[in-house]
Amino acid sequence: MTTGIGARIERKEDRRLLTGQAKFVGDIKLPRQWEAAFVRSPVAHGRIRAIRKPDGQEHRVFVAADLCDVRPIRAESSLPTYNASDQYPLAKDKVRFVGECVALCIAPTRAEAEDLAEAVEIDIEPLPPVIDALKARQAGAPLVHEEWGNNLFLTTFFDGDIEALRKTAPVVIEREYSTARQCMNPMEGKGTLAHWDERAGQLVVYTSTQVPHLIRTGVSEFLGLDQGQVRVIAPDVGGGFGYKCVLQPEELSVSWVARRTGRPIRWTEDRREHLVAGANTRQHHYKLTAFADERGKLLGMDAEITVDVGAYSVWPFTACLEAAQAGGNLPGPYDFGTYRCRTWSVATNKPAFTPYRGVARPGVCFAMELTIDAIARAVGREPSEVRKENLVAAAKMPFTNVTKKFYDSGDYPESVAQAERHIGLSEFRTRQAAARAEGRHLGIGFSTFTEQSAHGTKVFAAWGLPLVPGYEQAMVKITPSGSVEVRSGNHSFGQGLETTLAQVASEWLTIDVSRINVTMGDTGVTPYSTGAYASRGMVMAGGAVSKAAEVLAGRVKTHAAHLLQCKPDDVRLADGKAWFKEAHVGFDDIARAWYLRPDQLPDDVETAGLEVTEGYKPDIDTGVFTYATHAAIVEVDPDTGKVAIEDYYIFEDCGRRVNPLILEGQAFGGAAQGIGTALFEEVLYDANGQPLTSTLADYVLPGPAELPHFRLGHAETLSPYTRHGIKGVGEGAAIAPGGAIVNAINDALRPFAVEINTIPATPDKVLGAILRSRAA
Ligand code: MCN
Ligand code: SMO
Repeated sequence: MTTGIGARIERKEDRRLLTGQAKFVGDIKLPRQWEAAFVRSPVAHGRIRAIRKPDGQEHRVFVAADLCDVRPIRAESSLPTYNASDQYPLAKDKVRFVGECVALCIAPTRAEAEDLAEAVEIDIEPLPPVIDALKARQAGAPLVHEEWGNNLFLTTFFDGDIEALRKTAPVVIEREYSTARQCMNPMEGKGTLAHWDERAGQLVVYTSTQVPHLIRTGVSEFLGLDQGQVRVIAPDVGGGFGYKCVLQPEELSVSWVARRTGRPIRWTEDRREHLVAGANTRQHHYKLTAFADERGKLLGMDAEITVDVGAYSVWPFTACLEAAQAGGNLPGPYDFGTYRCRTWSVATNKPAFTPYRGVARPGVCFAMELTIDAIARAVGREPSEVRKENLVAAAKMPFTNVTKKFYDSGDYPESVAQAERHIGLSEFRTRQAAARAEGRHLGIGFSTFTEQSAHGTKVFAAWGLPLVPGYEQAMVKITPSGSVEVRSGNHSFGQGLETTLAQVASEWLTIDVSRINVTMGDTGVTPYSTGAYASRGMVMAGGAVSKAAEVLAGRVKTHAAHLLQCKPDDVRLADGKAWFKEAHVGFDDIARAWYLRPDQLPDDVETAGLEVTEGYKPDIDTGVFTYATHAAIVEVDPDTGKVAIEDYYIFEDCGRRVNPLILEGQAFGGAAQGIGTALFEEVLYDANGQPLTSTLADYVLPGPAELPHFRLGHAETLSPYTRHGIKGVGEGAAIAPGGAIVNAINDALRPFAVEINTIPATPDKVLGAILRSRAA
C-alpha cells in the first residue's frame, strides 16, 4: 500500500498522543526549575498607583520597573490611520483589561508561586472602562490609549457607488448582526518554559506555539538579544486555533526572568487564566444593507463592520487583521458588482484580539449567509436556489470578485446542489410541513463560503503586515540506515502536518511513512518558517517538502545508478527501493554506500549528498481558495427556545486531498467549534468590564451530546497554482456553522415571523424572540 498523497492513513503522532507519551511544555522538567504565577489586574481600566512586594520576597516578585530593559510589545502596520499600542509584558502605569499581567512571582512550585502572588498588594485607581465597541467608536468616549485621541486601531474603507442602487433596487434588505466574544479553549493551555543555556550561549524557550521562528524573532527583539542567542522549541502542542500564533506577554516576561535569575522558569496557563485573559476573539457587529432584484439576484451591498479588538495590538498580526479581512471577505463567494464597506477596529478594555480559526470569516459568513436567506424570504424563493444563482458560476472561473479576490478554481453552486441532495431538501420541505401541523418546528439552513489559504507575501502586505512571507523551506534527508528525515520550521499542533508532510515525502521517495521521521518546531534544527496559521501549512510546507523530496529522489537515482550500473534516468523508485528493470537496491544499500562505504562509489561521485533543503512559493501570490457548503436541519423547541441539530452535512473542495482521514477530523473538529460559535459560546462582561464567564460552567463548550453526527462529501478541483493542486482547509469548517444553523433556526421560526440575528443563538434569545412574537 502506498502512503503517499491521497492515502487514508492514521496519524503518526496519535500513538504517543493517545497513550500519554506526548511531550508538552507541562511535561518538561529541567534541573533547578521553578514555576511562575502572575498577579493579574482585578479591574478593567485603571492607573497603577503602587505595587508592594511581600517583605523578604522582593527577589521572587517582578514588576514593570524590574523589566526596564524589556521593550514593550509593539506590532507595527504599514496601513494608514493605524494606531500602534505598547503592551508592557507586565503592566506599567495603566492596566487595560481584567487579567492583564501586573507582577510575576516565582517559587519552587506553582502553589507557592500562587501564594506569593496573593501576597502582592496592588493599588489601582479605577478609570471608566470602555466595554461597548459601538459606543467606544464615537467621539467623546473614555479612551483606552489617551495619546491617540480616539479608540480606533484602524479604519478601512471600500468605496462603491451604492447611492444609485438605493434609489433603484427593487429589493432592499437592512439588518444588524452581531457575533459574541469567544476564547478558543485548546485542550492544552498556553505554556512557556525558558532557561539560559550557558554552553550554547542561548536563551532556550520551550513554548506552546504554532509559530516558533516568529516567537524567536519576537523574544529577541523585545528582550534586546541577537537572534542567535535565542532558540525556541515548540514541543507537542495540544491545539492552537490561532491563540498560539502571536507573542504573548507571558512568553516574554518568563523568558526575561529565566535569563535574569539563571533558573529554568515555567508558566502554565490554567483554565481560568485562559477564560479571562484569553477571552479575545470573534466579537463583530454588522450594519448591512443589501440590494437585489425581484428574483433575489444581489446587486450590491453597503456594510459597516465594527470589531471589538480589546486593549492591545498583538505581535505580529496586529489588532487589525480581523477587521481588514472582514471588509475584504464579506462578499465571499458571491458575484455582485457594487460594494461599499467601512470597518472599525475598536480598542476596548478587554484582552487583546488574537486570530481564531477562520479569522474574520465566521463573522462575515454569518452576516452574508443570513442576508442571502433574508433576500430569499423577501422575494419568496427557496434560499438555496437564490444562493446558487448568486454564487460565482463555474464557467466564470478563475474569477476576480468585487474586492479583487482572485478565485482560482472550483464550482461553488455545485457545492450547494450537493448539500441540497445529501441533506434531502425536497423531502425535508414535506416533512417540515407535516411537523408544523403537529406544532413541531423544524428548519433547514445552508451556508457557503470561500477560505483563502496559503496567502502570498502581497496579501499580508496589503493587510499592513509586510513581515509575513508567502514562501517556505524544508529539508529532506536519507539517514545512514536508509530511513528518511524531514525538517520543517512550520509546526504540527493538532492539525496533522507531522503525518501529511511525511506523506508528501513518501509520494516522491515511495518509502513508507513509518520510516519517515518529521521534526518540526525547533528553531535550532529546522529551516526558517513563519509557522502554522492561515491554513498555509499543507500548501507551503507541503510544497517545500515536495520540492526537496523531488530533488532528493533525483539524487537517490544518481547514487542507485552506481550500484545498479545503469544511467540515473533508467532508475525508477517504487516500494521504497530503486529499480533498474527487475534488479533493485534498497534505500539502506544506497545510504550505506554514501555514508559508510564511499570506496564503492566512483571517484567523480556527486558530492551534494543525500540531504536537500529547498524553498517553495506557489505560482500565485494571492492565495488559493477552498470553498464549502454546510447544511443543517434543526428543531426548535418553542417552549424552551432550545435548538437541537438533527442533521449536518458538509460538502468541501480543498483541491488535492493529502489525507482524507485527517480532513474528516479537520472538518468535524472545525464544525464542532463553529457550532460552539453558533449556539453556545459567549464571553460576557458586566458594565465594569468584569468577566462573568470565568469557568467552564459559565462559558459553555459543546460536547458530544450537543453535536450532530457530521457527514462529509468532497470535490477535488486541483488548484492550477500549487504543487499537487493542494489548497489549504484547516480553518474552513469553523466558518460556516453560524450561518447554516441560524438560517435553519430562522427557517423553523417562520410561523412566528421573527429572526435571530445574533450568535450564539442561546435558548434565552430564541425563546425571547418567540415570546415577543406571541405578545405582538
Ligand atoms: N490537509 C490535507 N489535504 C489538503 C489540505 C490539508 O490533507 N488539501 C491536511 C493537512 O495536512 C493538515 C490539515 O489538513 O494536517 C490542515 O492543513 P492546512 O489547511 O494546510 O492548515 P495548517 O497546516 O496551516 O494548519 C493550520 C490551521 C489553522 S490556521 C487553524 S486555526 C487550525 C487548523 O489548522 N487549528 C487547529 N486545524 C486545527 N486542527 C487541530 N486539531 N487543532 C488546531 O489548533
Ligand atoms: S486562526 Mo489559524 O492559526 O490562522
